[in-house]
Amino acid sequence: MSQRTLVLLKPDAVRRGLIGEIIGRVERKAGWTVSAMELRTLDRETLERHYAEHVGRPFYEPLVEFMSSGPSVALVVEGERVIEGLRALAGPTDPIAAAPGSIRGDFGTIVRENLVHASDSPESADREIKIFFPELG
Ligand code: YYY
Ligand code: MG
Repeated sequence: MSQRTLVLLKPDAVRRGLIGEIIGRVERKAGWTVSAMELRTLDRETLERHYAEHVGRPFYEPLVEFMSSGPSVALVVEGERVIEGLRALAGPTDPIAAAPGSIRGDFGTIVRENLVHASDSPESADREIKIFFPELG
């Protein structure tokens, strides 16, 4: 079942020079392809749409501060079961709980700076792709 998902390489990943490392892991999965990509600093309005489910939570303001602190890379990745697959490749939200071998498990220590975002369901993927790549809607 081929799917599309929205991936963000967050400002910590870009600052630390991990763009190639992370995209390399995605590209090495058989049959997965990057079909859209953009480097830009995300503004508050975009982040409020993207993180709508978290608005008002205690971690929301520091999350937006961090996410707008420098450029991110937004990607659309296509392929077999790519939504579930990218969540597995990323690992759980808390990088300390994430297994070594996952992106968060290999490179992260603190929850806010957990390197990557990946859509969590087909509905989220459709919604998020429209935010970052309206022309693909
Ligand atoms: O989908 P995922 O990124 O794994 O986690 P979410 O629960 O959707 O939270 C989004 C984002 O918010 C998370 O990647 C880091 C940040 N965050 C936080 O800073 N502190 C928390 N207690 C929970 C989440
Ligand atoms: Mg989430």
